[in-house]
Formats: sequence, structure tokens, C-alpha cells
Amino acid sequence: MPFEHYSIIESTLREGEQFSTATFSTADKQQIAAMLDDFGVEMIEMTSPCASPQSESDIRAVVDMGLNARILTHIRCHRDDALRALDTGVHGVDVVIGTSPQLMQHSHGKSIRQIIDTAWDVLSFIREQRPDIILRFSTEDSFRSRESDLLRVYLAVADMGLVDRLGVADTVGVASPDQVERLVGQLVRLTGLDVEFHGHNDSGCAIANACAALVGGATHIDTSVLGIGERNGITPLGGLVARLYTLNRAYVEKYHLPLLPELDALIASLCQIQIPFNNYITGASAFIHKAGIHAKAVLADPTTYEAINPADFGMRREISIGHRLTGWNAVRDRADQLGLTIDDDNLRQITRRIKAQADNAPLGLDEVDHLLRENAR
Ligand code: HCA
Ligand code: CU
Repeated sequence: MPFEHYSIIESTLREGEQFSTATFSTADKQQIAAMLDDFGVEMIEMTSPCASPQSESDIRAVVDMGLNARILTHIRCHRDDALRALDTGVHGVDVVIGTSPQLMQHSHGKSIRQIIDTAWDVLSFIREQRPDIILRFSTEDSFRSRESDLLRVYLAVADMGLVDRLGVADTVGVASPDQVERLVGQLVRLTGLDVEFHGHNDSGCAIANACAALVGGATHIDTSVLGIGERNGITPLGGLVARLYTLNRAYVEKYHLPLLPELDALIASLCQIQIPFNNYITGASAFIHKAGIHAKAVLADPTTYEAINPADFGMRREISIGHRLTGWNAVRDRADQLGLTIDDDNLRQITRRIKAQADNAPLGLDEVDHLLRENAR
């Protein structure tokens, strides 16, 4: 089953650092890495040591924490970058090179033949230096690359027998789930290697594409907390978890789910952004039930309108009462919570009053409570 054996490559400390308002200090990175490790992600990807002196020393600082998660860094397909990456003591190196016509022309200017030769040069160099390192090779902008170019590169790299994993990247967020499933499936069948999927969210498919990759046989999925990354980011950790949970809760049982709200809050605060109101699991409205019909059913059995149990994530459900769509079941439940005894006729009358009053403006919970107290015996 594709969903039972997958690993998360958590890239908040690499792709996430490329988010417009992200600048993490060494202490921030250690705090994020420790929390991700407690959550249980299998791998943590960090910014290239070539980015800046602090980026380099931060990799060592996180490696030195001795976490369970394997620490990876992400580099261009250059020998110099590889040497610096190896020098940090990381457990794995993710090598990337662009294969789309756009990137071949404007990023590195290499032909497909030259890309393959460079890959051999860099990957064999890394393997010689560190036979035990976890080595991945990825094509950047895979989904705007010519299919024949892609397959030439991947098959050549697979034949080198040097890498543990191939990476597929939807760099500009244009791939559809069926395209992702097809390409990943092809690579799994043709090479037998582990396959990683990295998907941007420009057109809203990052989570669906990550799941399609798993269906196609991918073994590794890249995420970042809240989905932060270049532009509007990549597959969010919480969104992927929500999606897999709704397929089968067992698929995410290996992770410490109640840490998710803390992780989202930490990244939001460090990046000085709000958690979006409609965020998966941790958004302010994720577990608020409003219409009377919904409230009635949820009060009887939460699974009527909840695919995700908020308690599994340390979140709470809320029934919204003081508005025109309210119903008397919600009002009665509030009276019960307050320990008030009010007969049904009276409760229905209070409900009508709330609805009439809320036509002007919604009532706060304190106003609802006041009405209930006034009418209690
Ligand atoms: C980048 C591009 C990248 C790489 C993904 C990968 C992308 O910022 O370097 O290495 O798999 O989206 O293509 O993030
Ligand atoms: Cu990316």
C-alpha cells in the first residue's frame, strides 16, 4: 500500500527559508528542528551551506543536536557545493539541476548531455567521499521539461548506481495529480529507486499532487510547516497530514499529531504572519459549526460533519450560537453547559429572540449566556 510506507522530508528549514518573510536565527532553526523531530518527521532538509556563512554553521548546529530525523542539505549540481555540504557532516545530500527549456537556457546553460556528465561528476565525487551518505538527485521544473529529456536524465542517473533516491519537482506549481502519478509511476517502474515528490502550490494542487505521488509509488514527500516557501509555497505539513488522515487515520499514526498546532503557531510567529483562518486543522474556523442543522447533528454525533477529530490534534470543536442561523439544539446545549434548567418552550423562545436580535448584529457568547441566565428557573 503506497500510504503505509512513506517518509516526510520536512523542508521548512530549506524551502521554507525561501518564503518572503522567513529569516531564522540559529536558535530558531534548532527549535524548529527539535519540534519537527518530536513530531516525528523522518528527514529535515536545510538550506545549502553555500548560501551564507550562517547557513553553513547552522547545518552543523542542527546535526550536532543528534536528532532522530536525518539531516539533509540541498545543493546545486556543483562539486564545490558538494564539498562544502559533505564538510558539514550532514546525513544526506539533495542535488538538484534544472531540466526545463526555461531553466536550461537561463539557469545553467547546459545541454541534456552536459547535465548527465555533470551529474556523474558530482554524484560520483560525493559517493567516493562518503559511501554511506543518503544521496538524492532531482530535476528542477520536472513538469515543464520535455519528457524525453527527463527520462534520459533519470535513466542515466539511475544507471550510474550512485543515488538512493530520485526527486521530481513541480517547481512552478503547474502539475495535475494525474501527471504526477504518471511520472512517479514511470520512474518507480523503470528504475526501482525511491522517488521523492516536491510540489509547489501556485494553482492549489500541492496536497493533491503529493497524494497522487504516493499513489504512483513515491516513497518521500516534501513539506513545510504552513506550506511556506518561494511565492505561495509548497505542500503544507498539516495539509498533507489532514489529507492522509481522512483516507485512513492509521497513515499518520506514526506522527505526534498534537504538536501540529504548536508547529504552525511557531512558524507563523517567526514569520510574522497569521495562521490562515481556513488552514487545515489549525485554522481558527477549522472546527466551528454554525448552522442550526449542523450544530444539532454534531451535538448528537460529531462525525456527522467532521472528517477529522479535533481532539486528535489537541484542538477543540466550537458550536457558534449567537447568529441568525442558530437552532434551539445549540441553545439548549449551551444552557446545559452552564448548568441551567430551562424548559423546551422557553428555550425555543430564547432561540427566536437570538435570531431576531442577530438580524441586526450577531450576539457574543456572553450575551447569549445572559439571555439564558435571565430565563433560567
Ligand atoms: C529551489 C527549487 C526547488 C528544488 C526542489 C528539489 C524546486 O528552490 O532550489 O530539489 O526537489 O521547487 O524545484 O525547491
Ligand atoms: Cu521548491
